[in-house]
Amino acid sequence: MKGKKLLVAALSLFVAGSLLVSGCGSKSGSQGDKKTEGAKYTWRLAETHPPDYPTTMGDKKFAELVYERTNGRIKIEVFPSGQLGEEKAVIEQVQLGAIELTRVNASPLAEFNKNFGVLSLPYIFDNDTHLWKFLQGDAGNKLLDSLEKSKMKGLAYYDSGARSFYARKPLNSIDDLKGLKIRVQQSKINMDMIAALGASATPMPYGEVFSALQTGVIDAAENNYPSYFSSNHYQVAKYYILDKHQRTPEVLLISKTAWDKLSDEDKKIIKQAALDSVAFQREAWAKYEKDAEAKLRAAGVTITEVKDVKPWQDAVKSVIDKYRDEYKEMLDAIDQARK
Ligand code: GTR
Repeated sequence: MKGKKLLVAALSLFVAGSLLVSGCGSKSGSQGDKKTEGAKYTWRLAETHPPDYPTTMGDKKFAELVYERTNGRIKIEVFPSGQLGEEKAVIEQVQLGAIELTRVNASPLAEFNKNFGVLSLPYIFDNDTHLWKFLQGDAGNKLLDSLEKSKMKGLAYYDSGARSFYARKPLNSIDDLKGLKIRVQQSKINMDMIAALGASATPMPYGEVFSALQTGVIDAAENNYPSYFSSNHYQVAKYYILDKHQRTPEVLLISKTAWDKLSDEDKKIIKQAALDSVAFQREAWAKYEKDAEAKLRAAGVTITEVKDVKPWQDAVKSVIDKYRDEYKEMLDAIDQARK
């Protein structure tokens, strides 16, 4: 008798426990292991930039399309301004499945999946047309797919323009970089590039760059017009030289843990929504880039054109040579995309 009572008590505890678990599941996780088409999720997307920045606008467009196309079943909440952490830490969280989605730059991603390094090799793309032809071709898609072995699933590329150097002191030519302490994104290729330019590389999370420039811990950094502007770095490093050394794109991705929970139908919806948000993001990018340039000029930033890029390309050629074998296949595809 006593044993039976105990059994009943244990059973009801078990039932209550499972109800609790499935209750949570329908709010923010999977409904058991079944990949039902009706599963509901509320997922987080980590973004380092502020709400009005073009990548954030792309993220929001993507979230909106997913919400519409799943009739509100899959809700993606965009957390801008680095609220969920700096890029490297966020990627680690995405690998663990603790953060479901993020938009990051391909440069820090290369530390988690070597293939992505090819995208930050200096002067590897002639212009945006060349870059996008590669990204949207077979090799670009394969590259996104290769993230699966790094516990992520690549969804789409976003625009990030071209990166150039800026410093606290005038930058009139490549020689002015010599000996400077230059902040780079946390990736090995970037460090090699700075060394090849005769400067010293300081890898550092994006969110720390403003005060490092302000206090003189570093002399210089590098980025596209939109980031240079929106981060306010231009207020403490007023000299920008348009050397356009990299065209490292942005990547929208989902944790493999989250991806594997989805039904095939939902996978298609998410992938397509990501691809459909690209045109919107690229338009927003073009507009923001122009506005940023105008505002930078109005704020009195000195913008120096580079008439001949050859000395810059020559200086960093050793970096490409160093990685030529490793990236042979993709470098061939990049050459093809030029034609
Ligand atoms: C920006 C990029 C960010 C971040 C940043 C950086 O252009 O959009 O994701 O990588 O550069 O320099 O850290």
